[in-house]
Amino acid sequence: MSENQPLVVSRVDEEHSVLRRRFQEYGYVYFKRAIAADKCSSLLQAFLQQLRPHIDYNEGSGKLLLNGEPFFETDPIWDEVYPKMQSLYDFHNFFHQEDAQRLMQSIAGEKIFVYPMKMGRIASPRKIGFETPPHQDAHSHQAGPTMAGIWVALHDVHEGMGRLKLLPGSHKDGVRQVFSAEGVGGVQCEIFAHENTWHVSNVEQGDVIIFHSCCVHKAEPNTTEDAVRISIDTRFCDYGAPVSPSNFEPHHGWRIEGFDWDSIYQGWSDPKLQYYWRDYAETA
Ligand SMILES: O=C(O)CCC(=O)C(=O)O
Repeated sequence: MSENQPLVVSRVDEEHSVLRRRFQEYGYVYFKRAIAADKCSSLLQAFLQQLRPHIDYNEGSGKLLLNGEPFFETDPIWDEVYPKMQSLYDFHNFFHQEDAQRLMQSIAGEKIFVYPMKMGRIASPRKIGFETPPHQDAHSHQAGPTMAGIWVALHDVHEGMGRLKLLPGSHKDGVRQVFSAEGVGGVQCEIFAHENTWHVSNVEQGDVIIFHSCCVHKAEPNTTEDAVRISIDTRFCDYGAPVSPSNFEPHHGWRIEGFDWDSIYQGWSDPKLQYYWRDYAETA
């Protein structure tokens, strides 16, 4: 039997040494409303334009509602909408702005490298069993111990909507064995018998979770009738740490025909972020 406890809350104005100690203790830090709500809403609305008619925004409840059939990562609907979401400059730029950068620096030091691969998650209702299984990013991104994940809630996410859940302290036991599983990523890692307390909370728009590359995490099933959860995440490390070559690809660029950086960058008026990672990739 596993039980839930709330995520341990950190504050952005805490000393970096305190945040890093907490990160090493639990394997994650959680910041409330660390990214401005209007920035999250603006990206969410841009996503929703690409997601029509499959997902609608309900002005009254602020909820994202599934229209029609549920879909998950790699389903035909997802393959059709995801490259359009990925083509948004504001999505990629989100993690290169000062607010997000400061959070990453508080854990990894002044000079960081943000991975080019940015992930958008669409946790659909009525797809029970296809949610993100428990895993470690050290395995899925073939990364070393100084890589970390940063996950941002683009809207409030309540119980039942597929919250992100972490296994505190699980990063201390290294990289674990994996087994194949249904759901995002297709693998799940070993969970030890004594590990029965997970950390999870209802999160608000702009809340940020930063987790260690070995911290086991998963999504809860989305058990709602029609409410979709959309969040974004990426990976980062201290500048100079090795980055495995597959992380220089767009997320799912390896399996969607014609979906590559050129196709992502083609509508961008600002070239600043285009191929910013190339020099790093050449020396990594
Ligand atoms: O948001 C999710 O469902 C999965 C996020 C995740 O597993 C990750 O960022 O590594």
